Amino acid sequence: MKQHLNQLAIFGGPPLFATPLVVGQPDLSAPDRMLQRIQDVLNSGWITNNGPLVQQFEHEICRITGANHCVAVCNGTMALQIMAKAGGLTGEVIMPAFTFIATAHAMEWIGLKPVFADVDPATHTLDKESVRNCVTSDTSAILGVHLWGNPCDVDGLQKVADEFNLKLLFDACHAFGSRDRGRAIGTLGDAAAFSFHATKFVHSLEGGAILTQSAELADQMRLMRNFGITGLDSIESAGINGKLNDVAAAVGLTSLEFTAERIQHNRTLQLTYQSQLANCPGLRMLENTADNGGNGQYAVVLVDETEFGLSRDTLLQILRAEGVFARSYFVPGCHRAVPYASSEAHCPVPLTTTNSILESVLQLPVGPMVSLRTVGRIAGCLHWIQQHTSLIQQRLSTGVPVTSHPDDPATTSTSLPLAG
Ligand code: T4K
Repeated sequence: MKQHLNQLAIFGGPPLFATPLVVGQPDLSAPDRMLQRIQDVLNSGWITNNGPLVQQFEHEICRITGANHCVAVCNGTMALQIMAKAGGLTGEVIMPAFTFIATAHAMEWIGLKPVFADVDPATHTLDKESVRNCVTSDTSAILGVHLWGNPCDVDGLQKVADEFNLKLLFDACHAFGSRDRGRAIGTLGDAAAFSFHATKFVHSLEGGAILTQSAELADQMRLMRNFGITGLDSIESAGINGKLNDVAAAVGLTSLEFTAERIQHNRTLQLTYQSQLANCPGLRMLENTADNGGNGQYAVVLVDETEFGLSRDTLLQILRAEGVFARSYFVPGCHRAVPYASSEAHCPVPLTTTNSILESVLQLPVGPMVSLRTVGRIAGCLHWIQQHTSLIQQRLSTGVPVTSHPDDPATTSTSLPLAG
């Protein structure tokens, strides 16, 4: 543990972690089984176009989630787009602005208009009353996001969807294996889109899937992911190349084997962060109760600048210098990103909670590389920083050059924004 200010890595001390801990470290467990599966694919000569491993991947996903139908696709963004197309969406789609930009871009890219509603401060997911206030005669759907792997207000959103006769779709890209009071994410609403990107705890390098209980919707989505082709010489609809390949499915099948283990590990890490930071002034973990059904994919902290003594961004830079490559997802917020920032039509309601979260949120590392001891060291470091914020701030205000972690790709400048 640090004893003196000079030992902080931003002031030239040795970083706490020489090998950085990242948010979204790809999990490549069981490489032998993974490589054997890949070798089998290559030996078989059937590499893509709904090959046997893709079908097995879909089958396994249905088994784990209990969903009736799984349509595997090449990434989560494509899953969102095919889901929206098959769902017949038109005009406006209500979604949070506090999400990865892909949620909005996926809709915008296919000619739909993202309309941003505010989120609930307790969950960071869509607030149903704010959603209700966004509905117009052009609205065709609500796109709820199960952010951080925690279920959004499925029942509340369903009520609004029913009231205005809207489709209810979910961006479940963070939420594989999550449950909402016992109900598996992927079995609720009209359909849900998942990502199996390398940074997800279950991944297929790149990949995605749509889960639905509707056979009709699933058929439509299968058609769309393969150019609308129904036979050697027949094409039934417009479509796209949204296919997952079998090498990716081989990786995905191996990754799926660890689903339960990873969820349990990440949730334990979340709860450990929560208990170890409980008495750190100015830091609050996003609440994760033992039964909230989240998959534990993100450890989310909110920084109260006044109480903590440093801004979120200063804390982020101090942590990153120590080799704790925390993130501030999803700054700047979709509503402030191009092209949405240029038109107020995307923001018909105040996004007060969204804006407040965007100023204070950060994510700490979880995943197989992170042990309980690691969490203890990170929490200890956070406490130490909090106890020395005045001195840190004083030192920074002198304009002293600061050091970043040698492996940090994010660092381009040598001076910190002044704290306070
Ligand atoms: N909806 C939501 C709510 C989403 O979060 C996402 C994706 C989507 C939709 C769309 O799904 P996809 O079309 O992507 O399947 C990452 C991922 O690229 C993105 O998939 C994910 N969400 C988002 C939350 O995170 P970045 O910009 O943070 O990626 P990057 O390159 O900074 O990587 C994150 C960390 O992981 C870094 O610290 C480095 C580490 N990393 C990353 C890769 C790719 C590695 O150590 N090795 C690697 O190979 O977006």
